[in-house]
Amino acid sequence: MRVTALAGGIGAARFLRGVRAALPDADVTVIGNTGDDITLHGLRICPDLDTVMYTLGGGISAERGWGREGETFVVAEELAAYGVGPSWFGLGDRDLATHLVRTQMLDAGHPLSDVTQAICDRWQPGVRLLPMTNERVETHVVINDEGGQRAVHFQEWWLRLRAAVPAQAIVPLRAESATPAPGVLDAIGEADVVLFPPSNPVVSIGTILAIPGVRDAVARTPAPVVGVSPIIGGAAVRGMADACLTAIGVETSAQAVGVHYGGRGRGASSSPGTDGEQARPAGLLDGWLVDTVDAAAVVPGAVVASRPLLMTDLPATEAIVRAALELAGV
Ligand code: FO1
Repeated sequence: MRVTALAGGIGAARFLRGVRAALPDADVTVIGNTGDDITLHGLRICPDLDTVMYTLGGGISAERGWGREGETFVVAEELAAYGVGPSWFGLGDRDLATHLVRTQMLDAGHPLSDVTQAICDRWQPGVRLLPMTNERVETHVVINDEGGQRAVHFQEWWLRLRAAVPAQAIVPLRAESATPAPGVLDAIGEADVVLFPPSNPVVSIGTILAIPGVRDAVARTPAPVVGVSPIIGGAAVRGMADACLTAIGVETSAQAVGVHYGGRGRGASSSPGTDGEQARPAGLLDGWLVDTVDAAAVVPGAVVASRPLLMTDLPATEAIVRAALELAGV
């Protein structure tokens, strides 16, 4: 079975461990968000790609959910001793090796998709990890503060400001001129099932969908498309997805996120357009899996199912994945 998942960071990585456990023989392709990427000290850092790679490859810090197990921060301490920041982005010594290898390969002209494959050769995540694009698309956040209106890098808003300063706008810079990385559109069009893990609908899944061609590929794939809500009972399970949803005017609820993605209406309603060409589907989802507390959620054009969604451990996560696959009918 060919599974394709659009993935952000920590929540998606944990979900993908469940996918691998539920479908040990499946070919899994992960399309990773690179809008969180940042260049620090001349090094290119890809947080969401690394979080998926480390989590599935066995190197993740279980305590933090990001970065390496057994990490030390001596280089970061030395940088701080020189007064060189930023202090709000924790650069671990082991993690630095990943950024050094990635940066030297990028500087040698290798595209990010090849670099990611090369780094994954060490970690053997058991999935094909593709960046959403090989071009640099960085999420920046427009805020109003004492300095007036300005844009800060997503990581600064997320880590230094803890998303506590309202975002006037969340902008994936240069997404409109980017192209999907090799294999991305085929992975969506040729999948047996497409999954939206419980990632941030705005800065993770939303950023991937902002790459020209990706949203259309999901809307048109013959594969069933099923998403898992990152919101339970009106609150984000992790991270600060609520701050991101508020920024785009979407209520922080499982129903609102499902409606935001939109149902595909694969049922009777998807009649051909007037000129006979298949009408462009309204949304992306055939199925939306919500927690039992949100069982009343309605997403027009999609089937809603509910079950406990807290990924407390691997068996719980695997059960959630099985429920999503059942909703997909695969
Ligand atoms: N998250 C934090 O909460 N604090 C950090 O200092 C931090 C550093 C960091 C370094 C490398 C990396 O790959 C991820 C890191 N993250 C950190 C997580 C990261 O900010 C988030 O995973 C995403 O960018 C948002 O999903």
